[in-house]
Amino acid sequence: MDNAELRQYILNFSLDDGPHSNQGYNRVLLQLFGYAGHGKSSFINSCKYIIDDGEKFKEHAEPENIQSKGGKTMIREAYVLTKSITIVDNRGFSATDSFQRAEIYAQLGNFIPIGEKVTWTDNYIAMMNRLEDAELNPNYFDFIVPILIYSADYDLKGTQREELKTFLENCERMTGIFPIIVISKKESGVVKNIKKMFNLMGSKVIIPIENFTMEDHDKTQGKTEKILTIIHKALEEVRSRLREKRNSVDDRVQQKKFLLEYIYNADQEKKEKQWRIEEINRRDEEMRKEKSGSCRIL
Ligand SMILES: Nc1nc2c(ncn2[C@@H]2O[C@H](COP(=O)(O)OP(=O)(O)O)[C@@H](O)[C@H]2O)c(=O)[nH]1
Ligand SMILES: [Mg+2]
Repeated sequence: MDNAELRQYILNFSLDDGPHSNQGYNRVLLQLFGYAGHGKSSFINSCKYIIDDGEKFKEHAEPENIQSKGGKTMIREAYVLTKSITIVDNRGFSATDSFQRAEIYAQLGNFIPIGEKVTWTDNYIAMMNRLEDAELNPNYFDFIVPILIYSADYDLKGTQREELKTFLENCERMTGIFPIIVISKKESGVVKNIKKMFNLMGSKVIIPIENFTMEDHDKTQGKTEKILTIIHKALEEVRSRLREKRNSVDDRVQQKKFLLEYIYNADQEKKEKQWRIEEINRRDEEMRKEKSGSCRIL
């Protein structure tokens, strides 16, 4: 397909077209992940630039992180690309807090809706209550395709690599799709090595790009093709999944088991951390008492 055909395919894409129709899904959600500054907002702007009518480059998504005071509430915008496709920028990825990750997994599995605003829950009871509430009214069936935006100039350290691999695997568990890897700023690093790293993590679809930015937005054939190809690949994943009749009840049971276990472990982790802190404080207190006691004897 040439660029015009790819664009038309994307614009015409409908979830109702498969042999089993939409199987309850009402939109495709391209959910972006990635570290701050790797080009998520720029990728949204690139997609809008290529798909929307009009020649002018606009910054729909602000190319920087917006996080409210206290870092607990996150404002996330959903950008409508076509009548069937929406893109969401997920700023929670680099979170080290397991509860925040649990929240992301819950979203990926459609257990809680992707809203405009997320207030992170940070304990077991609150998280379980949210899940229970959401289950009462599960009318938001997004077909989620996870996409990781990773900058070519970034060097990932050992433990971060492990974390990322686990994250990618868990994304697949919750959505049925292994995240598509987009290597942004491809001129700024050695793409071959990064591809190899992601191959080892199990990635099949890895596409290096240069985003369109305010500084450089010449609509060249090559750049345009890459952006269109990513969206096309995502839609092909959706199409192939919808060709099979999905056993949504089974899927949901498996996802829920995983999620409950994950939240339980997150809670244990948090408690252990608290215990360790309390233990250190207790020892400090004892030492302090011992010292003041020995001072008095002297
Ligand atoms: N040269 C180049 N710069 C990029 C590319 N993608 C993003 N940028 C720049 O990198 C910076 C961070 O990008 P941004 O989209 O805000 O990253 P985010 O934090 O992941 O949303 C901005 O100054 C962008 O203009 C790219 O593919 N090539
Ligand atoms: Mg951003």
